[in-house]
This record gives sequence, structure tokens and C-alpha cells, in this order.
Amino acid sequence: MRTEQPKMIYLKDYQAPEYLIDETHLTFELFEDHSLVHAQLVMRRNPARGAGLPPLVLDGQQLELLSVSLSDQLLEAGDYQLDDSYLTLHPASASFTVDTSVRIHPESNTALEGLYKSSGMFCTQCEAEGFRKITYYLDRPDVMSKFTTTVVAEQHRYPVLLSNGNPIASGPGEDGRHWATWEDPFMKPAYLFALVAGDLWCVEDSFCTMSGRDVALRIYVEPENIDKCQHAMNSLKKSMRWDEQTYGREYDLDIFMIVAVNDFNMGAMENKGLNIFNSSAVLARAETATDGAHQRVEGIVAHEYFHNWSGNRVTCRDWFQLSLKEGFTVFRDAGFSSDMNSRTVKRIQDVAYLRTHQFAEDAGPMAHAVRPESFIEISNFYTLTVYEKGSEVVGMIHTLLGAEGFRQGSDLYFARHDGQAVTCDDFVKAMEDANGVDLTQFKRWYSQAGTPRLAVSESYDAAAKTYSLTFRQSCPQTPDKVEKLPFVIPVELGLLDSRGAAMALRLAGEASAQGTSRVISVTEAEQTFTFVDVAEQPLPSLLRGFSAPVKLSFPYNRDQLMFLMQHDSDGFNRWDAGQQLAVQVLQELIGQHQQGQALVMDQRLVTALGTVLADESLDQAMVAEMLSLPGEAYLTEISEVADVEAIHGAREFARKQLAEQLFDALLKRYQDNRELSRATAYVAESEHFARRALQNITLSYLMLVGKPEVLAATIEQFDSADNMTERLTALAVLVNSPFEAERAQALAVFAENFKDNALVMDQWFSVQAASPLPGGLARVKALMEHPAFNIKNPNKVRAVFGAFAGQNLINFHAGDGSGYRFLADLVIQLNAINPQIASRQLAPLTRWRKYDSARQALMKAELERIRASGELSSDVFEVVSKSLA
Ligand code: B3K
Ligand code: ZN
Repeated sequence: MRTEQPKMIYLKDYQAPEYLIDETHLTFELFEDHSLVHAQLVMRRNPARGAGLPPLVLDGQQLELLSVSLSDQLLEAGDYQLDDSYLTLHPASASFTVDTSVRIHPESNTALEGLYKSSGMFCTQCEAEGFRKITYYLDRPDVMSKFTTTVVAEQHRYPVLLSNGNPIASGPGEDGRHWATWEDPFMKPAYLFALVAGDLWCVEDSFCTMSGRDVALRIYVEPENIDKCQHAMNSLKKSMRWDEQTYGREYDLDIFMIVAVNDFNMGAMENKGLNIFNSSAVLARAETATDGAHQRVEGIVAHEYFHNWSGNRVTCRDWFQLSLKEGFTVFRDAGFSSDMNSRTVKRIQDVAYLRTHQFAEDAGPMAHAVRPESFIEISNFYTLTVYEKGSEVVGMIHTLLGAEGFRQGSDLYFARHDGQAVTCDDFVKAMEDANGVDLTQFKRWYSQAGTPRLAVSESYDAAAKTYSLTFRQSCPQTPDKVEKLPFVIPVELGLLDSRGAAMALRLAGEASAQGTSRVISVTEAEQTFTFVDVAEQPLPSLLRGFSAPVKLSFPYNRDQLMFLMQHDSDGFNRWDAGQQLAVQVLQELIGQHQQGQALVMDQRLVTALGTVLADESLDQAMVAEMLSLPGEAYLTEISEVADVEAIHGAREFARKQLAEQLFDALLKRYQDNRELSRATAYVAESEHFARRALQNITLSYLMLVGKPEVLAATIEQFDSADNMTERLTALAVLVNSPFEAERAQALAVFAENFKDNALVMDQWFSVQAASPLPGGLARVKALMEHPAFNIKNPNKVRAVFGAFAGQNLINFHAGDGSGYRFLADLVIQLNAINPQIASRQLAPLTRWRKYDSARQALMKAELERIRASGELSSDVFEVVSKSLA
């Protein structure tokens, strides 16, 4: 917590560091009531900053300075300056050493940043600016150093002592203590430092790299979790192979370690050679983790592993460049997951997520560019925009250059910048240079916030056989007030004839047709593309595969959308046509709800989904995605003013209509798949995920009809499933059903069976916190009293409040403002415990502009109350003040 008002930091003020740290030698003495950190920094003046010896300003927060020496001279109080954030020294020569000893308190560190304790073990989280809570340092990513780390701790409690790189020595110490020294041969910024000390077991394996080196792979967990590591280990080996095959990237150390910890602010962290993971992103086995959890583990293991090149070997110059490593690495992990599972389904899920959550962020008070120009607290910028939109930007470069050109660009990027801290411009420059293209205009994607709109209109000239598409792009104003210039928008498209066949695509001026699906670049505010030799009026399929993160509109009628659902050769667009149809139908129902009319649903949605359901040749995961109606949060995002009750009422009505009218078809698909689940052991692979996804969504529809045989089937699935995917779905279906006794019984049985498994209990909390049945807030308050709940554990906070405020919109947005008041109280409480988590939980309140004036006033009042509540962390301060600006 700071005493003065937090300050804004600007990209334009970037300056290279005054000093460099060639070597960093750390010794940690870990105790139960404090820890000591001794640091020796071998430093020199940065030659790039010229002559002279300005003061050396080291970052340091929440450190108790015990001693400081400059080139072996112990300094006295008058020789240096010390405040809440900095230690300032006055070097007398261009090369020198700095030795500091500090006392810190990991045992009471609830912010989970720096060195802290989680379930009895010591661990670290340094990105972005956590290392300054460990020792005095130049805590910025462009200062890279060679680290040697010695950890000393009680042998009995902490038999395992880990840090980055390779173990070089270890031995017994005094008083039942022992020590180990690790050396990382690679230069790295402090944010990639890691340390772990605990009573851990490990699963061990090995990987032979493409050049024939053997790498030891270890996953460390608490002993009771040793049987839940195999899936992560398999994922790691697949990732390592994939990165060799797809990007030519080989692992570089002799050992790669993952450690699972229970208290962690996000998913995982890519520390060099020693990844630290939220246990929810490592542990997975059939009985305790859903298919979704298995896929999440696979994706996060891959993501952190891929950072070894995109992030660690080539890192960021400053934190404004965060998307350099995050956007690129999300793009890489999405490619991996697409290759491991279904590319189309992965794309659908990513786009649904982006459209719902990133588009909302881009339209809210925290909107920022992929490369922001300023921030108060960098932790607030680990956002959907930096990650997911950043990945879309990299994906557009891939689309524009093609797979081969992109690979040449990434090869050049890694070769040119290995061992450096660089910028997004450097990344784009490598892509340009390897391909001989100019991406100057394209780079607006990095600097302009907001989601572009792309309105498309058509005209067909039957006599001339020409078909024209006119694109008009615009981008809404965002709080940064940056003037929006036209983007480069790659639009992949095709034209369908009246039988649904793909037409050849020849643009005016071209000698011949170029395929039936192609990418055109919209670069102007308004631009027309004319296709020739178009024998009949076509139906366009636009933005295939979601080739750009824009809001595209084209005046399709519902019959045309049904036609695209059936005939489009692009699987993503078949799904998207179904979503657009559902949005039109739902918006009509929302209107009826608002007018107080009886709800009458367009039967075409039933027909369309009935056709999908009956088509046994379709990928079952695709069928499951197509059956999923657009979520309430997405319907909110696309509303001018979101009417919470009407959205919920309309969507529930539509689901029930579909369930009733398609009952027999749903039941058949459910029974067929449940039968297969019963007959086969659980396998965590794509086609099995697909089968269970369809089984589970059909069950959730079927239960809406309230027939006793469906209740019986649900209970049977709940009782006898051999895996968490089926069991948890059955539980969720019961929790959302009107069958009170059965619901209570299932919840009690589940809690009793899994009370010792924190991750499973998180699911139990979430399912209840997300239930839209009346009385949501009272249920959430009761959950907080449960013995398994702990406000200091981020997974619990996310399971309860994330699910309530993020998924349970009808309860959270209760008209009396009780949900808002509750969330504000929580944020005020969390602000003192864990600022990063507090600030994340605030997001739903920042969206106040989306709602009616009564709700706006209630939400703003709660933001004001938080602002006035006392000393705010920079994290919460930034979000609250920007939301009220
Ligand atoms: N790089 C980390 C995120 C660190 C967040 C710090 N507040 C995980 C990741 O993106 O891989
Ligand atoms: Zn990352």
C-alpha cells in the first residue's frame, strides 16, 4: 500500500537503464517468522547512457534494510537515501558491486507477489514488479543478469529447494538446516526469477530434443497430488515436440520443472526452467477434473513452455510491450491446442470468449491499446486486450503473410533478438524484413484501442455478372482519446451460389479466378471490391475463421443464415451463422419481453438446430457448440442498454422451447453418448471430449422439460459416472433444476466425497454461485460460511465471486443493488488482502454504462464508496478512478 497518490507511467518516457547488473548472487535464509535475503549485484554503468555516474536508484518495497555495501564498503545512514520505493546509492566508479541484506515476511504475504507461503511451502511470483519485494534491484525487464541462487532452510519442513537453471551444489547446514545452490546460465530479467522450498514429491520423465539432448522433466506437487500429474506431463512433452516441429524451437536447459501451488493469483508463470503453476492448471485426472480442466491444463502447460522462447529468450523491453510476449504466446498455444484437438472448435471457443469479454473491455473505461501508452499499475494490464486481442493481431499477420512467410518472420525474430529485451515494433520489423512487406498501417492495431466496426453492403449486376462488396470501417472513441485511423482488416471470404456451392473468386482486373476462399485487405475507411464472372446473385460468407477482431455486420435475413449454416464450407462461419440467427431470434424475444407481450419464438431456430442435431456426420463438439445459444454476457455486450431481466427471460424461454420441441432428438443423442460413456473408460482425448460435450449439453436442455425420466437419468449419471465431466454436469443440472430434495442430496454427497480436494470443491462452489435461481446472493453468503471457503485463496474467490458476478447476471444485477453492494464490500476487504485479486473482481462494476439509469446510479455509488473507503492499492485505485472518470 502506498502513501501518496499513485502516478501514471508513460511509454513515451521510456529510457534505457543508467546501470546494468551483469551478475546477481542471492542467498535466501528461510525461517518461519521472517526470511533474510542477501544480494550481491555485480554492476556497471550502461555504456549506452554515456559518461557520468548518476545516482543508482534501486527499486525496493516492503523491505527492511539490514545492511548495504558499495564495492565492499559498508555504508552508513548518510551515504544512501531510502524511502518506501527506492534505495539510492552513489557509485564512485563505472564498475562496482552492491551488497544488501534485507528482512522480509513471506509468512504474512497475502498479496501473493514476491516471496510468499502457500500451504506451508515457500514460492515466488515476480512478474511484473514482484522482485522488488524480495530485494533491492533494477526491477525492469530490460535489465538482464546472470543469477546464482542459494536457498537455506530447515531440512525437515523443506526437503526440496529449487531455483532457476541447474543445481550446482547442495549440502547440510547447522541446526537441522540444509542448502542448495542453483545457477542459471541464461541472462534474464528479475521477473523470471523463481524460488521454491517445500515438502514436495515429483513425477519425473525425460524428453530428447531434436538435436538429441536429454532434458529431465519434473512436476513437483504436494504428496497427495502425485497421482494427478500425468496429464500435465504428457502435455509438456507434446508442447516440446510441437514447438520443435512448428517453430523450430528447442529447449535449452538440462532440466525443466513445474511446481504446483494452491495460492496463486493467475494460471501460471513461465520463470526460466522453473515454472510455477496454480494447482488448478496442473492437476488433472478423470475422477477429479473435467474435460474443460484437462484442456485448460494442456493449454497452460503449453503456453508457459512456449514462453521459454517467446518471452524468456526474447523478452520485453518494458511493460508496455507486454503483448509482445503474451499475444504471441497465446497465438502459439492456440495453434498447439488446435493441432491437438479440433481447430474449428478451438476457434469457436476463442472467438466466443473474445467477443464476450474482450469486446466488453474494449468498450469500457479500462479500454486500452494492445500496446498501451500509459498505466498506473501494470498488474491491471494483464488483460484480455493484451492477451487475446494481442493474439488476434499476431494471427492477422499470419493470415496476411501465410504460414510460410510467418515462419520465416518468426525465425528471423528469434535469431535477431535472442538474448535481448525488445519491442512490438521489433517483432513486426522481423515479419516485414523476412517477407519484404510494409506493415506500417497494420501497426495501428497495436496503438489504437476499441473494436472496429465493419459494415458490409452488396450489389449484384446481373447483366454485367459483377458482384460488389462495399466495406465501411469505423472505430468508436475510447478513453485514451487517440484519433482512430483506418485499420488493415484482413477479411477472408467466399461466395456461395444458390445450391450452396463455392463460386470461383476473380476480382476485377485479375487475369483469372484465385480459388474459392481468399483474403482481401480492407485498408480504407470505405472500400469496394468487385468480383467478375459471377453468374448469379451469390450469398457472401464473410470474415471466415474470424479473420479479424472486428464487429462485422451484413444484412442477412434468417433464411440466408440458415442456408449458410448448412452450406458454408467454412466450419467457423457455419457456427457463426447459427449464432447470428440465434441473436436475431433472441433479440426479438427480448423485445417482446420488454413490451410485456407473450413470447413467441421464430420456429426457424428450432428447425435449424434440429437439423444440426440430426446430422450424425457432424463433429459432435461442433454440434455441442452450435446448440449453445449466445450467452447472457454476450447478449449484454451487443445491447445498447442491457435489460438484464429481458435477456435472461428471453434466453431461458428459448432454451425451454428448444428442449420441448427437440426433446426426442436431444434424448437420443444423450442416451447414445451416455451409453458409450458407460461402456468405455475415460480418455482425455479430443473425440471423447466431443462426445461428452454433446452428451452434457443435451442433458442440460432435457432437464428443462422437467420429466421424471430425465431426473432419473441425471441422478444415474451423477451417481455412477467414472469422471468429473459427467458428474459435475449432472450436479449443475440438478442445482439449476426445480427438484429441491434431489439438489440438496447431490450437493451434500458431492461435498462429502470431495471435501479434501480443494480444486473439486471450487467447482462445487462455482456451480452454486452461478445458479440463476432466485435467492442467489443469500446462497453466496452461505457459501462464504462454508469451512472450505477461504478469502485468501484466489481460486476460492474466483469460484464464488467470479461465478456470481460474471455468470449469474440475473442475481448479481438484482434491481435493489444488493449484488453491487456485496461486491463492493468484497473489493474493499480484498484490497487489504490481495490488491491484484481485488482489482480483478471489480471488473463487473466498471461496466456500469451498459445498464439502465437506475442500475448505473447504484453501480456508480458503489464505485464511489470503494474510492472513499480508505487507503487503496494502486491496483484498485486505477480501476475505480478510471471507471468514474
Ligand atoms: N506471464 C504470466 C503472467 C504474470 C501476471 C502477473 N500479474 C503468466 C502468463 O501469461 O504466462
Ligand atoms: Zn503468458
